[in-house]
Amino acid sequence: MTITLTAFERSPDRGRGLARDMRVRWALEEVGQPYDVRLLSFAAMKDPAHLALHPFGQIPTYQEDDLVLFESGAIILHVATRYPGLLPDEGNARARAIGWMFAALNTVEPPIVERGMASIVESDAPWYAARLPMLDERVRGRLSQLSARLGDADWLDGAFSAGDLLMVTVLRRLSASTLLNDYPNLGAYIARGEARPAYQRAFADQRAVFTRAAGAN
Ligand code: GTB
Repeated sequence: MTITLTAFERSPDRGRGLARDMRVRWALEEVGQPYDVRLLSFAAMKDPAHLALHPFGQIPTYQEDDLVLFESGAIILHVATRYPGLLPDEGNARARAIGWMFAALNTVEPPIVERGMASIVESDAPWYAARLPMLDERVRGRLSQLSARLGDADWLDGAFSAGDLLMVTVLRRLSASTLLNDYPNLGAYIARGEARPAYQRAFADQRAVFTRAAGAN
């Protein structure tokens, strides 16, 4: 059985591990499953061959024998269900960890993505300066709530889980902003995630893709 992911041939994040293949790489490293990565150009992502795997023409996709998955959350839930290491065995703790996966993707990531997208596509628009404080406030609201819940715990609910893995990758998207500065426990939480050997291996692998592509120029 071979697992194959797709990732950007040239990630716009310049190797900072912010694209969504990073979270899948990290999950596979946590459970110790080897995988191949197929790199795609932006044009190839819109080819019929890739659209057959991913209806929205994006990365990442996940192929394992005759199983094809898209959506990073669904991929990680599959990996976490199939291989031990990312979800607790006990039923209630497992359900709560899955709840944190959804919280990361459905409650915390949307305002962060909206703010990031506005800074890319609206920064020249006349309304941007007025809109940014509102976007920041929405992100701050979620960070305050998350920070209060995490408190001085290492992870969101007991041992490290796929919920933490997703939450850390979502929060990392704020690393270029100052928004995390008011929440030292969240900064320490991200650092704990990034210090995990599985994270380090995944990060190095995606960074090597960028370094090779830059060297080829
Ligand atoms: N909900 C889907 C999932 O979770 O898998 C979203 C997938 C997605 O947005 N994929 C992006 C993509 O393929 C890459 S990760 N975009 C190309 C397209 O839509 O045509 C998003 C991303 C891109 C770049 C940065 N960056 O440069 O920092 C960060 C995140």
